Amino acid sequence: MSFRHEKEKAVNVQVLLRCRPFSDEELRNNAPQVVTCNDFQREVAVSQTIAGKQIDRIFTFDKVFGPSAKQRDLYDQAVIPIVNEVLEGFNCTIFAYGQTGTGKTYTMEGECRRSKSGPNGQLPSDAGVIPRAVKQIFDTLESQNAEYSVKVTFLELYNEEITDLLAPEEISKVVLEEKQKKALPLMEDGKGGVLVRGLEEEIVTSANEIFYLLERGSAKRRTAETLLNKQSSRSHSLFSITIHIKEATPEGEELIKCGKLNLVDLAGSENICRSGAREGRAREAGEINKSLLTLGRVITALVEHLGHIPYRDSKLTRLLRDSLGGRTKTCIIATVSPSVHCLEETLSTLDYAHRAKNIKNRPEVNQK
Ligand code: ADP
Ligand code: ZZD
Repeated sequence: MSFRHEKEKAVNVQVLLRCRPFSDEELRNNAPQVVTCNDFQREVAVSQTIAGKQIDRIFTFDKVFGPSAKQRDLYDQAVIPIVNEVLEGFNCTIFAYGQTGTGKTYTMEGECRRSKSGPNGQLPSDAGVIPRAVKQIFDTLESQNAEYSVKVTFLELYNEEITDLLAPEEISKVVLEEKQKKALPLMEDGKGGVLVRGLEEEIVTSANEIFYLLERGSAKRRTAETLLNKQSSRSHSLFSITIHIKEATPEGEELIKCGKLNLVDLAGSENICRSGAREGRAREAGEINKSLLTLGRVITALVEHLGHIPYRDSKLTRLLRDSLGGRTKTCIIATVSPSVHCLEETLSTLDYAHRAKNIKNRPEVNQK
């Protein structure tokens, strides 16, 4: 079997489970633990007492990261290989899915409360997937001696409206409200994909340049949240990094490899429920949930092999269509809390994530 053929066979979406540690508050309240992780067996068990009987449900995932797993463990074990594939010319997507407060943003972005940036280009230990991937990409590119170019975009999707987190404008309430009215439109790109018209595409030459942009993006998001009373739990964010590498073949021909990495921090999964019953509560709420609801419906349609996949029903699924049953390699990180207080949402997240293991993609290298 040829190399090319080998690489183009169907591969399942990879699904990882991460359980955060107890928070200080949960520890103070002695919240009972209902989730037990066995990282080596890749299993997670949820214990419930129903009518005086203890019932355990056990789920198996591609990888399991229990409460003691550090940012670096998750990155080294799960993300390094994905970023290597991006550098080889694949498109890859990582989604974080779970209830609000379970660590989606901690996993994808991380925190840099203490040391903002360690000495000589070291990242803080709480840095998440985005800064670590940025560093791995530049470390690799700088150590090879090929010509390359890197560009990034960072957007937020709230209430089916796209906002650019990298757009440099001054932030004022007036400007923001103006922007809200004419949020960036999604357009067909004529090649079967979509593009966000007017989205700032920053061409960057170093990891530090991206960190500067992220700082601006984070500040902008915080201001927007405060001014518009947004709850970040209801918005999705999408950070994308695109790499072009120029290579010479042994025959002296020029080859351009192009890889793209999408890092997606989804809205809190409690914003929908399995039946979708919360949908009609308010028109606004219905709009907020549209992308997350559609994501669930797309997954259902894919795993049940239904004829019609409703990609076009939401902005999120239009933007990430290729990641769901397409030519992108996809990984979902499901996040849960260990506490009994989150039991119902935890079971819902585990069922959702477990079902997503059945999605198949056909990753293909982009090469010109
Ligand atoms: P979400 O994005 O899902 O709403 P956050 O990322 O905001 O959740 O996490 C909620 C809180 O839990 C934060 O204070 C975060 O620092 C903490 N946290 C989440 N996951 C972990 C983890 N794996 N290790 C340590 N702290 C965590
Ligand atoms: N989660 C933090 C940002 C927040 O919500 O503010 S942490 C990382 C990826 C994407 C955006 C921001 C970050 C983040 C950061 C914090 C402050 C200023 C810039 C960037 C970060 C965390 C650890 C290492 C590098 C960047």
